[in-house]
Amino acid sequence: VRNSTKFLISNNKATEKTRGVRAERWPVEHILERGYGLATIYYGDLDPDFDDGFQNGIHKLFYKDGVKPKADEMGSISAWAYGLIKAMDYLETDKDIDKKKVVVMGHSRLGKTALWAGALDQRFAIAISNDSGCGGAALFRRNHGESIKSINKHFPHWFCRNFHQFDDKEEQLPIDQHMLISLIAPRPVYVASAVEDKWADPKGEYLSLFYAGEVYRLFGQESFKSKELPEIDQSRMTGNMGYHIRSGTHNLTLFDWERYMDFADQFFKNH
Ligand code: GTR
Repeated sequence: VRNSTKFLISNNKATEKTRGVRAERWPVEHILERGYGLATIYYGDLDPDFDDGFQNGIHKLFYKDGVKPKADEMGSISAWAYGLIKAMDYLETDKDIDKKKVVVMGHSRLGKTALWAGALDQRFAIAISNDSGCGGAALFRRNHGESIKSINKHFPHWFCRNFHQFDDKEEQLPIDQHMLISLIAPRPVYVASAVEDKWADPKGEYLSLFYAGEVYRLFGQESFKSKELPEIDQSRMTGNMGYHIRSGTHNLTLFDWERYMDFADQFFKNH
């Protein structure tokens, strides 16, 4: 991941050379066989993934002074989420697509993005986060794996600048990520972790769902009953929540896709 991140930083544009380098993450034929379609955007086209003082990327268009963001104005993750929302604007107009059955899903930094897009835009019927970790599904205040200080140091452009005030001050945060999941309620949400992805804090990713359960219950939904993770490679689906912890590393695999489609089938088949 670190090497590929460096690669992306020096070369953060979709090119012919980089096309398909992660093809194994996209089991398109299998997805189609199960009756789903797939649309994807290259995030670097919305905002290249490196720190340049928030100068390139679409978010600049929204800054009040037109040049630099105020400390509470958006960084890259919000810019990427905005791109997903604009994609939804298009999907709504496409007659081949059932606009009531659009799922937003992303891996890792784009898992953070998918949850944020799912929270902002109720047109996404389901939000799915694959190994999203810190700033995604994982609870900050557990302070396991990636910390606020570390994420802000390595990726100073991902969040608004105000967030740096919480470097090393997890316990002072007025919010935590179960509240992000709660913003998606009562719509279905699925979070996935991987056993060897300790940097993303699998337990913290699960507990966000668990604590968001309180909000799902306000909507009359069932929620997870146990604070313990399910068995490895077994998905837990209760009400509008789903979770699994897959064996292996930080990645997006066929196993993950299968579970997401099993989950979506429950809401979409025969509706
Ligand atoms: C890591 C970062 C994580 C995660 C990951 C990725 O370097 O620390 O927060 O987002 O990158 O996007 O693959």
